[in-house]
Amino acid sequence: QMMKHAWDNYKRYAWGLNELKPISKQGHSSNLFGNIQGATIVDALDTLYIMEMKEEFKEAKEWVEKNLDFNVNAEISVFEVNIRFVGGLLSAYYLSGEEIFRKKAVELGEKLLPAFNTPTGIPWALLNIKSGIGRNWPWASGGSSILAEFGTLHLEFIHLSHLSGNPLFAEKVMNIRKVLNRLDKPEGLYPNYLNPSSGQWGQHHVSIGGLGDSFYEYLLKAWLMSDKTDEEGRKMYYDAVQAIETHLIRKSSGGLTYIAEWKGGLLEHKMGHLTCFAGGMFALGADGAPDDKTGHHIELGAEIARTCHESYDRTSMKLGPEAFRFDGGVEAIATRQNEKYYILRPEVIETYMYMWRLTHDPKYRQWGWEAVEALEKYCRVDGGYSGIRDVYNSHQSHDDVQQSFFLSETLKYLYLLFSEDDLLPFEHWVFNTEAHPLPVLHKDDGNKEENQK
Ligand code: DMJ
Repeated sequence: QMMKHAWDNYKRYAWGLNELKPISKQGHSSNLFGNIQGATIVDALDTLYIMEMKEEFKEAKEWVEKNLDFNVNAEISVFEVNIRFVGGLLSAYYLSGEEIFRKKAVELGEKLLPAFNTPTGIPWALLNIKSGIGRNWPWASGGSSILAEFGTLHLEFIHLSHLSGNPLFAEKVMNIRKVLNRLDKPEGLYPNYLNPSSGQWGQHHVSIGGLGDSFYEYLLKAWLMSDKTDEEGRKMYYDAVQAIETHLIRKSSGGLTYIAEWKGGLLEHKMGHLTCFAGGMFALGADGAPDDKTGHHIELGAEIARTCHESYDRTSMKLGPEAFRFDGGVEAIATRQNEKYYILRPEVIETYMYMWRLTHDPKYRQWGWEAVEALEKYCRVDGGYSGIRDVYNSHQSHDDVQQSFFLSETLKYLYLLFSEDDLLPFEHWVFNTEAHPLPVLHKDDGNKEENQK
């Protein structure tokens, strides 16, 4: 019902545009996609399919066939277009078998390739997909590319090579690893900034939230998606987690485990909503953890889930802030006005879903249901679902954006949280960072189609 409300209103007021403004009931354009259109449609395809919303899936597919156009003069974010559009199209293809999605995914992948034309092969953040000219965000330290951006292409690009027969996609992302493995890492940690021309780190800021997050996620998932054959990905993931535990993970005096940020050796005791995905990641990676640490990694996941639940529970709306702190006498609470917003993000629910699947502790479903009730009470409006400007003030002020990731991630993870484990089982599927499921490439590839069912 929630998906239907979000989708019907998008269709009614913003069809074909990127996102919906649910209060003003019109389209919302984000410059992240340049003038590529239809972000909500492509992001929602697999959710519609999984929820068996067949009519809606059919109209979304028809829109893709007739209107999704990459021959535009547009500067786009390589990361955002990859995770939402390439990821969304790949999942739609693997779930439905419809050739149009494969064709569009490969066509878009080819448009992204010029981003890798840098001296090191570390891609630019921004790319004009007509001219092929790239550049980096002007705010990024010393002209650097961003770890979570260039480190979050791997899963999609491996599948693009797999589906197109063109090895170039895989070569590009394997080269990123080569560059990273040649570099010295401060205390074993990966700074968020890397200059694509010099191949040197920029500012030594390390984060498992924004700017760093999905790089770590993709190391683990690359190994899982390779049917556990990608040893390099495995080693890079567990080594990184070891350094994160030593230098970033702390416990508050009230007993809450959190992941701090690291700036040149100093800790900032702040955790972003984005960082909350790490609970699910630690739990997902527990099974392969070295040195008999399986139980420890599950426990770490459970502790992060609890902390993130506290960040929700300590607000008036029972929805979590963008960032919360563990200093100045507070724990798991936002102290700055500009960190009190909630934009329909999925990470906490994502972690509940992984924890539920991996432990079957009923509290994760309870916590997920609390989030559903809060979303219905505060975010649902006549024209769809809106983000909130201040979760500590129950006289809500809406931000008037229905983010496309609300349909691709938040609602999908909620649906999976309350589904049986055999819907997209983890042995056969990994989720990209936008919650688009991609099949594990099984060693006995011949039986792949059978395995996925
Ligand atoms: C999504 O686009 C992805 O989950 C990304 O990895 C981080 N930000 C948003 C959701 O919060």
